[in-house]
Amino acid sequence: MSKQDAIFTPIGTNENNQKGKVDKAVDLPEPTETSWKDLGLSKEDLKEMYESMYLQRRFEERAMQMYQKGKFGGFLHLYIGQEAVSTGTAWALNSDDDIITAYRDHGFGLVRGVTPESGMAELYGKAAGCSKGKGGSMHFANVEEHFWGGHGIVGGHIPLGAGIAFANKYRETGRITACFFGDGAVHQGVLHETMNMSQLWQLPCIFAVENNGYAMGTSVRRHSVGEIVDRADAYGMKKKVINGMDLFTVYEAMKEMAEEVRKDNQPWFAEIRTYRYRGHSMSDPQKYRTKEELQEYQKVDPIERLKRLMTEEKIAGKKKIEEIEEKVEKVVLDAVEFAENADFPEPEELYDDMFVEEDAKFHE
Ligand SMILES: Cc1ncc(C[n+]2csc(CCOP(=O)(O)OP(=O)(O)O)c2C)c(N)n1
Ligand SMILES: [Mg+2]
Repeated sequence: MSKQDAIFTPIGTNENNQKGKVDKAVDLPEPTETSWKDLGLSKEDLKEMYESMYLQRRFEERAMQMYQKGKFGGFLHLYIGQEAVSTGTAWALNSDDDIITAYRDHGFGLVRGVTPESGMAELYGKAAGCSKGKGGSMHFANVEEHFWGGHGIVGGHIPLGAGIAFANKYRETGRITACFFGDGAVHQGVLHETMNMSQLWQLPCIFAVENNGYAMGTSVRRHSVGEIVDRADAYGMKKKVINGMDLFTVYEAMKEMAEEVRKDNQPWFAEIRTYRYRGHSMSDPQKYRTKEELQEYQKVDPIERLKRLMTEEKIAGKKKIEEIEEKVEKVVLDAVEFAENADFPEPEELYDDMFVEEDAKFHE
């Protein structure tokens, strides 16, 4: 095959992507040099952030195991590797700021009040799930805590994020919106329509791309021309590239942007560079990357990084860390047990919570 032909092959990072070769899909910018103390975080915050990230990871590892045992079906997109993004964001924003994301949503759910029990029950399709068992993995949500889900259509929720921001501006709530989506969504027309309007109307919104290197099996280098972050230039939008493998970097960047948005209502476009460790969904043989590439990113794993810092700076010793981890293990196992014993929704509930509930000719 000629070079010209090969470039159209929608797999891998490039032709050199062979076993043993490391071809990084995403270049991580330097992490912040600001210390956690200077960021205004306390030792307690760090321990809680560790617990949260560890919970997100163990929740998904268990979910994967249960899926493989055939306990539930459907889609299951794991967020493993990206936990610093959800966690840094949750700590940086006010608890009533709005968050919306795509289908890789378990992490954001867990940091925004979806309990492990209601999350696991949702995966199992049980009525006690956060979306009454009718949404599944892609539709975690908790609107009481301003987490608006969990959306399956690539890019489809981006205008919803702007809509929430519009509502906040119109009602003068002072809240900002953080709208997350993947690198694959950047090329959807709707992103560009939304960015144009958001800049024009000065909506209090942070549009944040989680560039994890791949859209399904296509590396970002094969699906995207230039740098993603530069899409902002066309709209005169403020922009930032962030190392999403480092918790403090995400925290600092999100906090700075959020404070500015709150003051001047100018939206931001942020490219958060991160990496997903697992396949796109559960049926992904991952032929498009090498295990050596994955290992490169695992070397800067956000959870391991925080653990090391806490030990080195004597914030939590080995014993304390084990204590946190054991607590999380139990919470996750209890969540699995809860989900297994919970009931499925009643058949009569099938048409509840839909746009059309009464006189629904659509159903006939
Ligand atoms: C409009 C639309 N087209 C195609 C799909 C199928 N699809 C599901 S996920 C995905 C890739 C998206 O990748 P990215 O935005 O980078 O998110 P990631 O999975 O990396 O989190 C595609 C093409 C879809 N869900 N919606
Ligand atoms: Mg992606």
